[in-house]
Amino acid sequence: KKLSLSISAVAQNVTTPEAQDALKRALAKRAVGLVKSGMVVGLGTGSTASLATEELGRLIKKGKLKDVVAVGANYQSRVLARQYGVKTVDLNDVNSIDIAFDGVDEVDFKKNLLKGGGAAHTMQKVVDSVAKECVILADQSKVVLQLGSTFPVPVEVLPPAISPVLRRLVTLGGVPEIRSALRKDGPVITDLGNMIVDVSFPNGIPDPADLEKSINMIPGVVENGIVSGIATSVLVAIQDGDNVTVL
Ligand code: ABF
Repeated sequence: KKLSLSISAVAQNVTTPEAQDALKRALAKRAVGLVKSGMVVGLGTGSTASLATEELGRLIKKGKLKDVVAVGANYQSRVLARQYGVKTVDLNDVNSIDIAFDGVDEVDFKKNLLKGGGAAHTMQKVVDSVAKECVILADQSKVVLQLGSTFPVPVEVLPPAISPVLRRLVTLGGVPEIRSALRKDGPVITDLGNMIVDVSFPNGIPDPADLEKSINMIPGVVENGIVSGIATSVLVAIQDGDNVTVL
């Protein structure tokens, strides 16, 4: 039953922004239900992960969770955590993370992920990889049969290396485009001071793990948005008439 429900959910757009928000809130609630007092929690970025941070703060304020600290993957998640009353600690000051929550742009049936729509995938990958449990929160619009179906692959690149990296991405079959900043002239610059190149692969991405490695082998590439072998579970929220089901 689970599988057929999931398959019917593939790349289904959610009918309204309100309905999508309801799916994301259901995911956040379910995810934070996995946290226990005393845990170190990794916080990702994006609207879904932010709702999980909000929910975590709510349970801490109510006294339902005690002695929980969080490691934020980047500025946005750390600022939000403080705003919601979640104590943050530095990644370098913890030996491990018990559970991490993160959003995603695309997820396939083998738990391969495509991240980086928010230009924050490099540190998300670090935090997610350190976590004993990495829980990915996906509404039904994120589920795909093959990565690259609806989004290009974001690649974080050292700015002085941009031209040779673009040429090498083309040799991998990609069509690269430097991401430009909205409402500003010039490129997007990440929290880490780098540029983002969005690479579409017109012939598809049949082997995500292989492409992830090949892109990261290019000198000048910091990290790309394909994430294989890190997610331990994926929660999928689907719209079911007026109801929300989390699988
Ligand atoms: C982060 O936020 C990303 O890796 C992904 O690009 C994005 C998903 O955002 P949302 O939850 O708003 O759809 O998790």
